Amino acid sequence: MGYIKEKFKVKADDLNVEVKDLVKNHGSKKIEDVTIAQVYQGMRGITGIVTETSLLDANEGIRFRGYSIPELREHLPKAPGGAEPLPEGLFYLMLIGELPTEADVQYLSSMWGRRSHVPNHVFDAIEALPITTHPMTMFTVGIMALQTESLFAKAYAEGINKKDYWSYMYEDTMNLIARLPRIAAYIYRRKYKGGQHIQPNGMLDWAGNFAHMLGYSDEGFKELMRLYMVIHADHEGGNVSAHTTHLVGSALSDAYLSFSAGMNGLAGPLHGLANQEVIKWILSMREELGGGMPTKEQIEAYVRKTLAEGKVVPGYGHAVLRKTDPRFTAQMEFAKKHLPNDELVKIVWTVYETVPPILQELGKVKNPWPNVDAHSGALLVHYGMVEYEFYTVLFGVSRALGVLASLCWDRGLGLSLERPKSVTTEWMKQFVEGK
Ligand code: NMX
Ligand code: MLT
Repeated sequence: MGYIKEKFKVKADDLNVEVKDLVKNHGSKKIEDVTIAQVYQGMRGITGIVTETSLLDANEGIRFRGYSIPELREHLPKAPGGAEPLPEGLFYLMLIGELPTEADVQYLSSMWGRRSHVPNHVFDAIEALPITTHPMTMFTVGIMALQTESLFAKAYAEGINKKDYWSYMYEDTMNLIARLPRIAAYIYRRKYKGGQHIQPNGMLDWAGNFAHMLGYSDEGFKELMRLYMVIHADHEGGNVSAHTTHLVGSALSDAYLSFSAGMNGLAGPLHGLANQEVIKWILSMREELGGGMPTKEQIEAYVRKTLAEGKVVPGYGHAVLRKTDPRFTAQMEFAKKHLPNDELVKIVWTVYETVPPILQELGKVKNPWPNVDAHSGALLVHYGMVEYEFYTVLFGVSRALGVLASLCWDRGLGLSLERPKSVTTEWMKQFVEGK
């Protein structure tokens, strides 16, 4: 057993004791009441899941095991000569709950490198899809095809003690994270680069190697990928991709089945697909205005037109956040440092000045501020990745770090099958009438 796995086991055993104590001594204590509006309106604000890896504050934004994004950028190990945190370090932090050393990060980099082989039938399954297939569909098909490799599913079929579930989930997690960049890069090169694939470079870190396999040798793009993979990794447990992965995993579906389910949720336009929608929206606006840098007034008119057509302004609003997303700010800082004169980036910043007051005017939008997706596309376009339908796959590769670390915890804590109660509107009406 590797030392990270041993460390995880010790942490999980300790937390198990605390959780058992919490449930035994305080199990009947109420957290909050649930209203009818919450039940009809997406369960907003209902605390119903435990996720150890990160916690979201409506005003401050995300903290991973207590560390904010600026703190991660400061404290996590970097690539040689780099300034952005390595995603390996964030994964270690989410899984173990402690900041990693350089050695921990190198251990994960080389472990994921060693485990990154993807069997040919996965590529065959992707190849069987028409080239026009959306990259997110290719991605989930690839992950599903890889399910043949699940050690958890194999061990379960052979019969294992429930105390050992965590161990197989840990192995599946490590193998899946190791292989995802190869699958994603394969999809990108297949769909957009005539099938000219690039072999992995075992000397690079996980995100650096991903950038390399996508076909980007620019150091700036590698740094962007490291930052991108860190900031998209986790957003506590209630978001659609994390919640779905957790829910499906609660049926003891393995990491491949659970994660691909989560990715189908990420592929929705109100969730991860919003990153492609943002750039599509900006490009359509620019095209409609005849190219170049639109003025604030022109952007304002385009926002109003979008709203009048009954559409949402992509990249703005959030189910929990009530301030500018710190993930947006981190990308803005990256852009100010590396590409301050990029025209698309300047449009993103002018949209940021323009959209919030208009959304506020509507009176119903709870959060008029930008989320993570409002900025990411402009950075990618700058380095040459213009194929915006691929952007959600990048989000998905990153999201694996958080939701799979959480799946290890789910099995480590022996969490139950998730099965909340549902009722009919007829039941609600009778309830209101006091029947
Ligand atoms: N543009 C226009 N209308 C909006 C927006 C927006 N960006 N955000 C919220 N609203 C509307 C929303 O559609 C709803 O209208 P109605 O009552 O007519 O159905 C009303 O404002 C109240 O919604 P909220 O309670 O503020 O938002 P909710 O928690 O339901 O939804 C989002 C959150 C993120 C789904 C919503 O803000 C949205 O659709 N944003 C645009 C899509 C987007 O950027 N998604 C990415 C989220 C981040 N991610 O990566 O996952
Ligand atoms: C996320 O990163 O998952 C999104 O911001 C959506 C959410 O938190 O609900």
